Amino acid sequence: MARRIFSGIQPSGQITLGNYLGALKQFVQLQSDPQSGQDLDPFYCIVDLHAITVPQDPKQLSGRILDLASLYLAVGLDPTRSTLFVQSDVSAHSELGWILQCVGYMGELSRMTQFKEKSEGKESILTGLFTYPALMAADILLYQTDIVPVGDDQKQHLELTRDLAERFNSRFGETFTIPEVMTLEQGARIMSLDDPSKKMSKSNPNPQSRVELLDTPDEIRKKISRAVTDSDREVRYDLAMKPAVSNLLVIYALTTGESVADVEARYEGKGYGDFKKELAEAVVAHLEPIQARFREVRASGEVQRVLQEGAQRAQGVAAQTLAQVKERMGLGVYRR
Ligand code: ATP
Ligand code: LTN
Repeated sequence: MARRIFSGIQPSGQITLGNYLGALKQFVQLQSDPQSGQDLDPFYCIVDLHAITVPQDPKQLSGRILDLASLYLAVGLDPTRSTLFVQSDVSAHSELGWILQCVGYMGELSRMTQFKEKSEGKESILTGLFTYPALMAADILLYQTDIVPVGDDQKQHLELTRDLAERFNSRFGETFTIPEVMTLEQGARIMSLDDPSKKMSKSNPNPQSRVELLDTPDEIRKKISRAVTDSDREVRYDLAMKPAVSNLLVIYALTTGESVADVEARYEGKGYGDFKKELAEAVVAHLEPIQARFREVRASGEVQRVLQEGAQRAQGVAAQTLAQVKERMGLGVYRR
């Protein structure tokens, strides 16, 4: 049987180089796996219900959903090989999300670092931000997912998903596949340009902290030239002593396809100036065809059709799992 892949990205801002190098790029690779010869059946979701766990402007949100869908296609997702859909189009996500809130404990949700980080210092925190991981577990478990490709920051949520699935299975009988997390060795945690101790994030209030996939070449050049570096002048990979330059080296290697060691060797004895200039040009060149394809797709109306077909296919799979879950719990059984 084909291995099921599932992952999601929130339409909570403009997609960053971190999202691309840590997640999206893997999504494209996971459409086919010539090495293992195994069939893969990927589902990629625009998790709009997760985005509304922090306040969103409705107009902006609806535009970002289409932007994100168009970007999925622009980076190379092929709708004949991957199912691309919007979370809120498949109501089973909300329904199973609720059910899993009744399987998880306050204590385990309270330990989630994403919740702690996102709620820190905020006066009003939406309930959904707290229960967010139960919805994420529902996303994954509805599709009987084998593999979840994500950035490092999502590992804890994946652990919780596995715990909820195992608990449900042992309480109500085998229902869910237990998913495995998949992260990259390199790129799983791209750091902010202004602070290498924080991950690059699309909802950081400082736009200088990130390169966005749709930034103009000039914006990219400016952001990279202003990126913080470390105190000496050496272009050297050393995560502990030189976290800022190490982050830029990883970005360089991943955008050009070279190894970090090769890039390091080329800049030996040269300062940061040349390095940053050439890094910016590498990023610009890498993003150029993606941006051109994005503009085409976004203007064509193709994306709406892809999303509609994706939602239909997703609904079919999700409905089966949800029906089983409800029956095992004793819900709706009286109808039969
Ligand atoms: P937000 O800032 O709104 O929380 P985000 O930029 O962290 O968003 P998500 O939509 O939460 O992005 O994540 C989409 C995918 O991108 C996830 O798999 C996540 O792990 C990955 N990802 C996010 N930021 C990075 C990063 N800096 N480096 C590598 N992967 C990342
Ligand atoms: N929580 C994730 C987004 C997300 C997700 C998912 C990722 C929601 N549902 C299911 C993988 C699988 C995030 O913040 N990056």
